[in-house]
Amino acid sequence: MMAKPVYILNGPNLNLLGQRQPEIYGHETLADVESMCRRAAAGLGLDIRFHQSNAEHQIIDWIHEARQGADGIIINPAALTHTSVAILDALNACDCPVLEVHISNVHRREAFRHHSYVSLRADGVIAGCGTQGYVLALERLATLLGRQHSDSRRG
Ligand code: DHK
Repeated sequence: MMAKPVYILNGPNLNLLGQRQPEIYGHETLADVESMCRRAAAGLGLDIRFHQSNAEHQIIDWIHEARQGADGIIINPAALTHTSVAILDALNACDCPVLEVHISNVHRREAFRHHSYVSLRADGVIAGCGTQGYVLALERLATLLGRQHSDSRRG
């Protein structure tokens, strides 16, 4: 079987990463995160599709695409984490591994951020590790997919 890409999906306001609330989300931009993911994925032998949208329906459409077209999904649904039954339903229609990433430690923040619909489906959740959480999620996916796991940080 041909290996398929891993989808890395980012929700609302993450296009402003590096500009909005840097004390919470840091100074790196989403383009920086994408480059970091591409480097890490190459070291792990994974191919990635990296997307961001402010529109819930677009994220749902990418998840539908991933049902047949991806070996795994890494998703930071951003605020939709806490509200979207529709994203949970879309992920429940996928058989591949799903990892949920939050840049900030949502459990140290407002109570409404403590609940995640996506966690009801996610095989793993990474929160509070900054943008490194995406790399940790890629490493975990490589393990779950049985791919060789050379330590991408040491090259
Ligand atoms: C990003 C957001 O935009 C928030 O709405 C979430 C998440 C947390 C993050 O930490 O990456 O509550």
